[in-house]
Amino acid sequence: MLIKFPARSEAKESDVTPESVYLSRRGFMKAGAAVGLGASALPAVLAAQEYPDVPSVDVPAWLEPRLVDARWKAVSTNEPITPFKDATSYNNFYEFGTNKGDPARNASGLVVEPWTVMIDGEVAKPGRYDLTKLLADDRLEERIYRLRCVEAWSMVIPWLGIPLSGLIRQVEPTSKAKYVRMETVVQEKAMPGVRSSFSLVDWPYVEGLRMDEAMHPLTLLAVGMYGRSLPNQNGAPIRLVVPWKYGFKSIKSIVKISFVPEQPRTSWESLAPSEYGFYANVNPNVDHPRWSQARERRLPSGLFSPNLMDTRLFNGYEDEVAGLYSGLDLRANY
Ligand SMILES: Nc1nc2c(c(=O)[nH]1)N[C@H]1C(S)=C(S)[C@@H](COP(=O)(O)O)O[C@H]1N2
Ligand SMILES: [Mo]
Repeated sequence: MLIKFPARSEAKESDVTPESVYLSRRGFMKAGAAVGLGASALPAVLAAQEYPDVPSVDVPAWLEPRLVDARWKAVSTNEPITPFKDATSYNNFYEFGTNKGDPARNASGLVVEPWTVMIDGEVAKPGRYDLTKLLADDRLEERIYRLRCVEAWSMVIPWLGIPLSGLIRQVEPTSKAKYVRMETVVQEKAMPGVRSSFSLVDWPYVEGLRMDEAMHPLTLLAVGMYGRSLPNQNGAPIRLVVPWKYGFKSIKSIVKISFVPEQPRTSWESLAPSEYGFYANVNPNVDHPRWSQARERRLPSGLFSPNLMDTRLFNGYEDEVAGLYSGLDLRANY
């Protein structure tokens, strides 16, 4: 069953939430405070208003004022949003196991507070940044993006975050910085997939982007989804979202961001270079060696009546990002 999302009939890509909607939402929050809800309940109320199937949750204290102040629906789509239940129970987070239900089952032991992110490499302001400071004064934005996994399933998820470009400008990369390389946390105790001797991945999980991809306005550092903080299985407390690329580029639970001169070796590329490339742009015309990429299964999708649809070049973000790849052979650079 799909959620009916109110008042989005006119919403298009890049629509900005009218100030009146934003203000009335804040009014609603204040009303919530007035009837005696605790401070930590406020963001849950806020989530419940727009996403009725999202259970209440305690939001970290540093995130709460940012949620109140977020720009709701800074980017949207007219497609139905995937129910919270599906987005948080059908996951890829191999550190917690390879089955789709493993991350939801196993990720509760991930320790996400306090959280620091190491910034290093070709950058004027390297250092270990506390997450609460890393986002600087940038206002959170809600970005409703399609997420297309290389395995040919997809979802529509309302993220909350800041453009990665804001963080990059803050730490001032040098002219030698040509790529951004990112690492996921390793918490062996909490991560059965990391402990497993059968795991094929050489931990930590590594991903990367070319600098112009990292600076692109669609590239998001998410700290929340569905009006609340990120559930652990979705990459708490901070993850990348690159909507025009296959899902594996969107690295979760980031602890390190390095500015480097060379194209970094990423986890999936190291594992199977003929199957997963560095670019990983969604492309219906370039098949995976073992399956077609022409179509996708949009979740939720029944076993007997799968919700199939055509996959779009750059996951439907061609107008925004095609310019990054002019002159690049997308078949050779998959
Ligand atoms: N650290 C880490 N990040 C990861 C993965 C992973 O296994 N480990 N899986 C990727 C893949 S293949 C996908 S499709 C998305 C899934 O994000 P979601 O579970 O929030 O939908 O996360 C990506 N980020
Ligand atoms: Mo994926």
